[in-house]
Amino acid sequence: MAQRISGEMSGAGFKFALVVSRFNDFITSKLVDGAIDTLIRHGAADDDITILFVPGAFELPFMAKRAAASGAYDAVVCLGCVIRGQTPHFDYVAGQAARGIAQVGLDTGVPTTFGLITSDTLEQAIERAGSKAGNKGSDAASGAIELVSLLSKLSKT
Ligand code: INI
Repeated sequence: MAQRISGEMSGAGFKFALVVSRFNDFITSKLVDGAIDTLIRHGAADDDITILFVPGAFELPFMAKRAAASGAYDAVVCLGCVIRGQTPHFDYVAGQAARGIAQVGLDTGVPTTFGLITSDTLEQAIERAGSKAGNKGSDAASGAIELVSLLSKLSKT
């Protein structure tokens, strides 16, 4: 019989780092709200959440890697917002952030999730920061909870 293992949606007892870009703070503050709300509603303790602020999305992988490698956190949730309309180097910032965040998880073995809005317009970003298209911060927090739970089960098999 095939063994199926999936994570539970409980964050109780786990420590989470949120690494947050200050660029587009108007949006990223909403991602932080969404992530914290999701972590708390799924049993994480407020004291087990640490928020680290970086200047922009480009710096998310750097600080995420330091947080993951510190051993102090079970998961790292990266939050940021890159809007194409604002920058000709959108592709570099967004691309490097996405690649780097994925690499952090692979290099450290610490679940590292992607709560980075990449949009063409401010309106689209607002939609993904707690209005009609959900909240990417909340999604990234859910992903982190599921992965830490799955990892803890895997280590017991
Ligand atoms: N950083 C963002 O997080 N979002 C953006 O939309 C953005 N734009 O438009 O340029 C942005 N740039 C800053 C970048 O992330 C770095 O902080 C900066 O280049 C210093 O390394």
